[in-house]
Amino acid sequence: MLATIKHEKLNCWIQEVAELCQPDSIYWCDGTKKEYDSMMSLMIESGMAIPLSKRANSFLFRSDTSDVARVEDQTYISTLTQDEAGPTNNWIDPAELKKIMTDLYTGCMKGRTLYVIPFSMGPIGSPISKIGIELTDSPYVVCNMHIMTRVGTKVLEVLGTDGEYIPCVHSIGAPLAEGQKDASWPCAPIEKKYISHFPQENLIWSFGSGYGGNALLGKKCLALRIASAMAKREGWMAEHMLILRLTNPEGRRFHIAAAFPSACGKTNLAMLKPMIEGWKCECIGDDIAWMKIGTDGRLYAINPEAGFFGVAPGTSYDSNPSAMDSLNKNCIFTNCALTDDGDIWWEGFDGETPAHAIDWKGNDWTPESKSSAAHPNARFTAPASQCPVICPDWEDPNGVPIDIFVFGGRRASVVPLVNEAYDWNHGVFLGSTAASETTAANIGEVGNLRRDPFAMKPFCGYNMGEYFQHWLDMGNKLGEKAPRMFYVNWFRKSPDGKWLWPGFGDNVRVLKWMCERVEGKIDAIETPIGLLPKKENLDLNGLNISNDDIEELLRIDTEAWRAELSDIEKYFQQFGSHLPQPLYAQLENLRNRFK
Ligand code: OXD
Ligand code: MN
Repeated sequence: MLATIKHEKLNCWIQEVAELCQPDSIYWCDGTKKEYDSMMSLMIESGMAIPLSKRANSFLFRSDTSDVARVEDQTYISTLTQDEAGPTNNWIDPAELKKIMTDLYTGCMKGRTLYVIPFSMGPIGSPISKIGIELTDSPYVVCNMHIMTRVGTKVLEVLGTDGEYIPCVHSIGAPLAEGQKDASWPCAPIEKKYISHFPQENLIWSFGSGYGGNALLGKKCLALRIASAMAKREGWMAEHMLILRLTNPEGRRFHIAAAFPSACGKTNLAMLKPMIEGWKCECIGDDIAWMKIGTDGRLYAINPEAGFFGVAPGTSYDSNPSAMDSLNKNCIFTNCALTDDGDIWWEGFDGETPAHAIDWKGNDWTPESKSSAAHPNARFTAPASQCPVICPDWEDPNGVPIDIFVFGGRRASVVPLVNEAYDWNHGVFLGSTAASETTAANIGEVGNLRRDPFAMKPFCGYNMGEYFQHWLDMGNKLGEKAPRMFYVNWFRKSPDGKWLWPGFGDNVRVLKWMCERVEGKIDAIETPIGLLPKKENLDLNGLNISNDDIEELLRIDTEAWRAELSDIEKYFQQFGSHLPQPLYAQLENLRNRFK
């Protein structure tokens, strides 16, 4: 296939990378099932992939213990000046970083194959889609990219002889000497892992990790960090948001895009099973939304991905039946436990806990074991097309028109179940101050409050203050046609520590309230923090919840909000002159409303 590629710039770049990394051979991926199968066979042979007898065409992988999650501390936004990367990103000067990484890349693919993966983020040919080319020495990455993106020859056809693409270089950083036996999960030691982005050149260089967002470069690296910087320059939006379609009993459709930090139930909300009659929810995407203003002036969203890379522990028929039904075949499981009858298992899985399993490290495990059977960040990679509630229009190249933006986080107190922004700028204030209490999935102490603006803290490819300005600018462009904005908190607890809201499928009750607000069917209560529901407008039919609990869920604790005001003020200071004036004005308005 190589001989037929007539894209000179692409060929030159591949040649350059090959000369640096010195692979034994170069293979161009065509995206076919045959290719996927042969890649898997290779990995079964090497001991890296374990076929699962209980799930058709599905495989289990166990990573190295040093390579289990995104490495935020070693993820860089390498702009010409540190100021352009801003206070929320790690920064190294591009020349210095390229020197460090060029040394690491030298000879790093010896004994291995360099795979060329042409992929499209978004439906091939959509005006919102982008093409990337990932060069990698990991067959595991090739198979995951087959599921998570659209890979193959068709992408090269769209690229033609001079089309634009985003170059992504990836190496696991583990060359093989002649005759050396390969590790079951080859990767570089932790201190040599670098996940680098050069947004001013639309370039990604990743070294040393084979796991998830560090290695599947279409996802967080391209579709969020590089795309957010492109979106700022080009006037569109790349957001860490799920997209869903909610249809009411009269058949009116609402499209909702929602941003939540990790471990706040994003995939569960994306595939929500409505607990109120007559409402239907369909999933368009569970992690990333790319949005552009259409010819009618509304904001249209596509899901740039083609699969789900979901956190496995906690996923069950109770929490997310549609996710579970997506996992019956054609999936890759990483760092899950293996049962004696050849299935996967994780903490929170339905049914009985197995009496014996092999844990994610490959050791015997029983319920008495001190450690968990699956790693807390164990993942499934599943084709989105297998989701039983996937929206028929999920691949519409024009996208779906967004009616509602939702922001949120995990807060045991202070923040009510839901409130609506007074206007766009107030909504941007809510998104920019979004915060969540850390969980086991975050680094650091559990229960600390971390500001995660628009859930983009780890994913914004430029100065966060400028990113806030971009949100304000988009609102100016959208005017009357802008989506309405809401802030939710499914995680509020009573003073004695019990969850006040059932969550999961019952969250549709809150989404229904939002839809009725958009339709102008109901009014709301003006409070200092935003517009809150009247109790009678929340559909609580069939829900066993006390009046006291509802009141607590909607309560505004003035003292706690005063403390929140000072915390926001302190947090805003880090952005210095990059913080847009309208956000200071919003803070001032909030303060005044509490007077
Ligand atoms: C993810 C994340 O993996 O946000 O999607 O961490
Ligand atoms: Mn995510």
